[in-house]
Amino acid sequence: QQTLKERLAELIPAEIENVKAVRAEHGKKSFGPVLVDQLYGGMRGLPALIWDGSVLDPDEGIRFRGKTIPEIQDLLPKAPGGSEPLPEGLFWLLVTGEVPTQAQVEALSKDWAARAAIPEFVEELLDRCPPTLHPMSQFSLAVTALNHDSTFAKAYQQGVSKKEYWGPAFEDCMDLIAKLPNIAGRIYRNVYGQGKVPAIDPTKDYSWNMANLLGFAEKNDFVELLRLYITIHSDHEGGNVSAHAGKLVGSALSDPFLAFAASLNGLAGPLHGLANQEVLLWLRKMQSKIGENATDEAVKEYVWSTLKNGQVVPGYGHAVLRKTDPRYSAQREFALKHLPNDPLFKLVAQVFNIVPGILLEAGKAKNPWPNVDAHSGVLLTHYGLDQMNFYTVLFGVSRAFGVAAQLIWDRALGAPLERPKSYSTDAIKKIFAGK
Ligand code: NMX
Ligand code: MLT
Repeated sequence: QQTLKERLAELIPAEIENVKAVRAEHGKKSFGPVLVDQLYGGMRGLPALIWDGSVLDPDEGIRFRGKTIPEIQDLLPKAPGGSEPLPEGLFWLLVTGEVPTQAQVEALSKDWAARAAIPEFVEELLDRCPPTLHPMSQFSLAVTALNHDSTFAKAYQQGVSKKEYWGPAFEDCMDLIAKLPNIAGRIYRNVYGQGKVPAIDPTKDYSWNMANLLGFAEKNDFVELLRLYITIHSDHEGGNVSAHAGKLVGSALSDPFLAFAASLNGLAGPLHGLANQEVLLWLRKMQSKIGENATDEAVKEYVWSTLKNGQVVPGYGHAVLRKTDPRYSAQREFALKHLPNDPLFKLVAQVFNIVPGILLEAGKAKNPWPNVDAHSGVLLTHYGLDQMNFYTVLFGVSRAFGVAAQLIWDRALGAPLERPKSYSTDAIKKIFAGK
């Protein structure tokens, strides 16, 4: 049976030719206008990157290698007795564009389990962090430190040829994904006083091990939730802050650990991944202000007060999406199946019925609908993982799958240093003077 690396080695030459052909035929053609507003406006909508792993349609949401979330839930291999896709399969799909067999996915689980140990000095580094240091900062610190053993950095120092970059990048990316559960588990146990991290079980899948390191493996529904969670949070095309930060830093040939640490630092922002923490904080504040089982009127008033205080409603809006995020819908389906009577889920559903109307009435947000972060916290809380400032770490573990797949392909295709041109406001005025 072929390994992921062997399959990738077969696919790369054809893709290099494919890109060459597209560039030869279309390379000198203009690809849409650039508006001055886009220079000032966070480059929103500016075509600027290539990534084949996933594409985001504003109305339909994400497709991973052309497949919607319900399609991957149906097509990807599952754990014995499970019904959610194994993230191992999603990684294979992101990297190759192909749906793996059950055996290929099992081999990937074993490979990652074998690579999962983290160096002792990284364990000590984490153990020395004050529990008051945000889990995302600890996460980023530990991932940066993994660069100590980077195969890519070593190969580069030894003069590896450009054509061979992808091999050592692949090894680092596999190590990166494999080691994240041990890092995340250790942070969780250190910060919240949950005792010692157990050993990885090489006979179990990645999500089971992640759940076990957090102390939740005996709850089978939680393990299933993690399988779904990691799968749907893995990738969201190339332009989101974490994916783009990783690609940018990787383009300087910083190794995948350094590149992914940059992704994590972006994910730690409240407008990006930290929104999952913010949603739970916001819901809890709402409950303490207006009580549980509050009326729609009281919820409406609370939402308006958030806006009037100049704050955003966390979990709502999106830079690209213009409809309800299918990742929100997938999590809602999970909640309807496993926790329909959970009071916090009921509040999330109540908020879903109220917030879009208010955001529309307020008239500023281009997308009034919920995104992925509006729903993830309530599911984790239901199973007892209620330490909100840990939530973005789980998003980070998941996002490694997409960033890693992209870093491997960037090195395989010889992606150049990213270096766009910046302009001064004075230059803009001069360029358009007299028009
Ligand atoms: N609540 C209140 N105001 C909002 C919201 C919201 N949820 N979403 C957008 N706006 C405002 C936004 O702040 C901006 O105001 P101003 O003109 O005063 O600067 C205006 O509406 C236009 O913003 P958009 O063009 O709709 O949104 P943009 O593309 O700039 O930003 C987000 C997208 C996701 C940053 C924004 O919708 C937001 O802040 N949402 C809340 C935070 C959140 O849920 N982030 C998680 C996104 C998903 N993820 O995991 O990364
Ligand atoms: C993501 O998953 O990265 C977020 O939805 C943000 C984005 O796509 O810009």
